[in-house]
Amino acid sequence: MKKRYLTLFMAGCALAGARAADTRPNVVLIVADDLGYGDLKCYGAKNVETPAVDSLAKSGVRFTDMHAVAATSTPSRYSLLTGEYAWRKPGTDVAPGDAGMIIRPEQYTMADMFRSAGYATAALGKWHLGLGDKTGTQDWNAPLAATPADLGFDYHYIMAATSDRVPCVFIEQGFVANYDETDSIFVSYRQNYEGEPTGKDNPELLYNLKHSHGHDMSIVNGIGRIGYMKGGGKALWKDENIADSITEKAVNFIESHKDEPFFIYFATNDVHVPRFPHDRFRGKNPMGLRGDAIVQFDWSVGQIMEALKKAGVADNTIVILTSDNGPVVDDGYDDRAEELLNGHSPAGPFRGNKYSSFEGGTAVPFIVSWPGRVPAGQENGALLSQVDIMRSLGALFNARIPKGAAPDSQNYLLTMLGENSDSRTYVPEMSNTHVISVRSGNWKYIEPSDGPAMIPWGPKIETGNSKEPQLYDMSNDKGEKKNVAAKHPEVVKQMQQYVKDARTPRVEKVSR
Ligand code: NG6
Ligand code: CA
Repeated sequence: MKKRYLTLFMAGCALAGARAADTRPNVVLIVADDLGYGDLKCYGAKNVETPAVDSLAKSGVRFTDMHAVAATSTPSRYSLLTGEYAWRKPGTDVAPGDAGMIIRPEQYTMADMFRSAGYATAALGKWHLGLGDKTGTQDWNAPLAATPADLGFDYHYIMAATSDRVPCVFIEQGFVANYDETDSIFVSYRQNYEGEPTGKDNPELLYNLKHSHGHDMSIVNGIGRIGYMKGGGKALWKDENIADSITEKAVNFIESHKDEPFFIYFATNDVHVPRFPHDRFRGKNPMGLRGDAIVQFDWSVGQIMEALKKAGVADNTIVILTSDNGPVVDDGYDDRAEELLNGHSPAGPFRGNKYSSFEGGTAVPFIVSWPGRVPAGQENGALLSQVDIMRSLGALFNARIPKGAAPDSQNYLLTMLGENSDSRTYVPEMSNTHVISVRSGNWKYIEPSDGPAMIPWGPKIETGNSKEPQLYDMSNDKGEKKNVAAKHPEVVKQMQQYVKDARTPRVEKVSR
């Protein structure tokens, strides 16, 4: 509560400034889910057309060396929205749908930063950072105790976690959207509710998609999920309409806030599992549902660009497009993604996928467009981290960030606008088992670990784990095939120091 008043007060103070400088750009931050470095045509994708994203890239800068902080969603998004490496904060691993809100209300976020500067702010789509006070205690039939509204977002329309996790309902302004008075909602990650079917016991009810591993608990819309839920009635989402519903909210938000600066965090469900896009996006590529989900994602991007044009604000809007982590092909549903790849490489030239320490886990597309300011048609090879997006965007309006907030974020605004190609000294990245790797210059280092070489459940994904330190020269070995650690002990030492630095808690403000 305290924080809300403070934010309001600061927003009030900033308002006069905001009006005087009405030319400050809007920001739309598009974060795809599990979209790989190689999944877009402009990044060399085979078999799938992405005309909207390609034209966004053509209108600005396409970056070739951007990294998510982590190879899974929750820690990656935590770092993006707070400017803090996820490993500093316990409880940031892949969150269940009944996780309590992981970013605490008193923590300063990217959205707080925009709101304090007078921006209208919105979080749309995938959240996956917990809701409510405490894990497992939420009453989904009443307003939730802690929501993105406490983190600087004026408006939210979100999924609590992922579309493969219950509860399968949208939360709008702290309450279940389209709430059905006649069908109360119960959620448990411990046990099923009596008489409720599950994917495990009732496979005949999986009429839309079957699971390949996991995802055999409650059934919603003919698809098995992780976790148990009961009720929901008309509030339950239909997977085929998720892209439409969040895109519509984005278009409406743009339309209704075109006369003031706005910040939209647009986090798509595409291309996460279960991939079940709307009929109109199906069959336009030979890769089946995974390809269709990419086509649907591209459509959402196109709609947003169209809405910005229609509202007359396209020139003064920064659109950033990226992904929360690397791609995964089979992530637990029988959608034939693996067998239909037809030569497509979701991670582009990189080894490994989502979850991995190899680059395929964290190397992500990154496109920045600002037609009124940034010249079109650029490519930029600067080595960057998503943790820097917060302070870089803050630099647009000289944001005053409270002491101790965004401790790992550094200002690379000019690089992100294509005005130079300054690289970060080093970029740390975390696998799903907390192994830390570091990129610096052309080097890539993976710290030794005892973990298995392949992830231990269903999909065939290399973890990047090895008992030996690994060092790769990315200038001639993007695929991380030849470990040259033994040849370059001094480089290994330096990289180990970077890993140590990255792990050391930082409370002081980083300035650059
Ligand atoms: C895994 C899920 C996977 C996906 C992932 C999180 C199983 C077998 N696998 O546990 O399907 O949901 O978590 O993905 O349940 S993320 O992109 O949100 O991090
Ligand atoms: Ca993800």
